[in-house]
Amino acid sequence: LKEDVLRYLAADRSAAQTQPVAAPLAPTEGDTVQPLTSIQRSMFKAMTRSLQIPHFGYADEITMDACAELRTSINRSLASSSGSTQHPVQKISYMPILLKTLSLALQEYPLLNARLVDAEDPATAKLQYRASHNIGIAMDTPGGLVVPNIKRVQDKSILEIAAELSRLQEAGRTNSIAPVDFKDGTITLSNIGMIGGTYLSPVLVSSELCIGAIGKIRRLPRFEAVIDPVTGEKSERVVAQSIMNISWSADHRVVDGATMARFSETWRRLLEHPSLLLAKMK
Ligand code: CAO
Repeated sequence: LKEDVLRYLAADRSAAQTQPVAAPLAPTEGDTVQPLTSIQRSMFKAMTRSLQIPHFGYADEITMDACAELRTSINRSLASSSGSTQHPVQKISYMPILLKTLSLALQEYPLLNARLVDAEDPATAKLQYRASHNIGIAMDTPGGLVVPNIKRVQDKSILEIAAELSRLQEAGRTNSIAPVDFKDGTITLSNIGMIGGTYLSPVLVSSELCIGAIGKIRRLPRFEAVIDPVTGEKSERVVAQSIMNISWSADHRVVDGATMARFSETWRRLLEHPSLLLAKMK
């Protein structure tokens, strides 16, 4: 039997050697063949490079009710004071709050804003801790996926971040984002939630150590702790909450799961308790 198996394997190997590798399939009637667009060509190169990096994933859910209230309240104030005060934007989405809180969390976990240099060899590899939080935004444009970044988020207010995002979105619509907006990103956030989706598996930008991807905020039933005001007895009830899922990917050569989990917890707390955001903002 052993000899039979060995004969079979040898025959199989020699057959494989004589087979042409991935013979191109001729298009059949009705097919069309097109070259890649320039964005697809860049994506092809960037993603092939990125997937050389050993990624690991970490996911969690964040209760967004307090954050939604904060957004509504900011937007009400912007609407009621428009005309009397000059604001850089009239309305904000969730993104400026997500970006500002991300920057505050990065202050506690600077490793996730760093980059690996001379990474070909662990003996020569170094970590470059970057002072600026230049947060990349994955952006769906008519031409395809682009990732410009908002510079120095740590120095910007939520309204200034919103104004920058709106400028980049406008430029994205006309395919006119300036080269400088693509340079020197330090971490990336991708929000696919306005289209749909729950969990993602984002791919790192090769000059960064961490990327987060956000799914759609959904109303879902969750347990909430209740304390009886008279007896002090603890119980639970089911309530509807706005839940947002976050999926992180990080470079496992230098980032471990515990660091990723602590960073994500810090960000979650800031979003679930916006008074902390206020307290930590300079
Ligand atoms: N869940 C539910 N609603 C969401 C949401 C989420 N996660 N994210 C945004 N929304 C809402 C916004 O609040 C806004 O609603 P209102 O009009 O009520 O304010 C609406 O969806 C549209 O948002 P927007 O797209 O105009 O703005 P944004 O700031 O939320 O997002 C940007 C900006 C650039 C991230 C987004 O436009 C985009 O391009 N997303 C796609 C990213 C992508 O392709 N990722 C995949 C990368 S890997 O291939």
